[in-house]
Amino acid sequence: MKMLKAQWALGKFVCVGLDPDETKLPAHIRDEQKLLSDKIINFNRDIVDATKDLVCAFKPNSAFYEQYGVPGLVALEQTILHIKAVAPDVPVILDAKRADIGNTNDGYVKSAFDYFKADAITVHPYLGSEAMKPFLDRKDKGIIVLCRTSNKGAGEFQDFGNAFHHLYQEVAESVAQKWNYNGNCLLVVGATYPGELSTIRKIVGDMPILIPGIGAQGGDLEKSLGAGFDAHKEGIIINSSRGIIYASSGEDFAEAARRETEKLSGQIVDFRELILQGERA
Ligand code: OMP
Repeated sequence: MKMLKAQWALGKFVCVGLDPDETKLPAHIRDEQKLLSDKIINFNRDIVDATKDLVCAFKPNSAFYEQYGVPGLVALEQTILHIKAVAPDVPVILDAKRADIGNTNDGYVKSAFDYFKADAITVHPYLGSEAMKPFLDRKDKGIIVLCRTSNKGAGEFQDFGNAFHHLYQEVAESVAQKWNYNGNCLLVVGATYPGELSTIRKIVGDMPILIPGIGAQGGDLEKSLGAGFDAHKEGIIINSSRGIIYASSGEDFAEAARRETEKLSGQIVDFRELILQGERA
């Protein structure tokens, strides 16, 4: 959490999602006679190096590494090591959406934090706070709980309840009031649902919110910012993965990723300034 606050103080709110897909790698990397793990490591390294001074976090999603088995896991490990070496102040969010019974969660905790050295992890709330204790007890790590996801069918379970109280609101309340005893909880709310984001922000006060769904999923940036900022006009992590890492499929892919990150970051900073000016007026 301290790491994030330091980045927000520098006006950085963008998280670059490191979601490598072999078929979408630039041709000059894809066609090289190299191990797949090396191709992914090199691709991620160039993206990280090109964007590390602009971002508040990096978010590798473990599915994109697990799909390649051991070579993918090697790439995940080396990618995080690289971030730690060149951008030690930028938190790494391992987007693994884990959760199980407590005994099993011990294994997930050791994997994410002790082996892969992530600073934060995404988790499901379904098993309840008792099972999640191994995660929540890691005071030094961010536990990012899915609250209202960005996908089209998010409401199937998350809207369960009545017109006044939905399941996602119950999750927000529980995390804010019960789970956050170490002050290390965050929520995930999709940029595709700014109305729900606004409701959740009112419930959780200044709790940080990871907001994916900008870029490829078409989430509305300004609506998300208006709804998502906390009282200090901070507290948000705006993620874009495909919109940044595949901005170009040519040899200039890293420069293109930097351009897109700069553009997104500039839009956020400008909109924030407008809100702050409005409040001062
Ligand atoms: P792009 O759509 O390519 O920007 O990628 C979005 C990233 O955020 C992927 O890694 C998703 O798995 C992740 N994500 C969502 O898209 N929606 C959610 O509700 C939650 C997440 C997440 O937890 O980050």
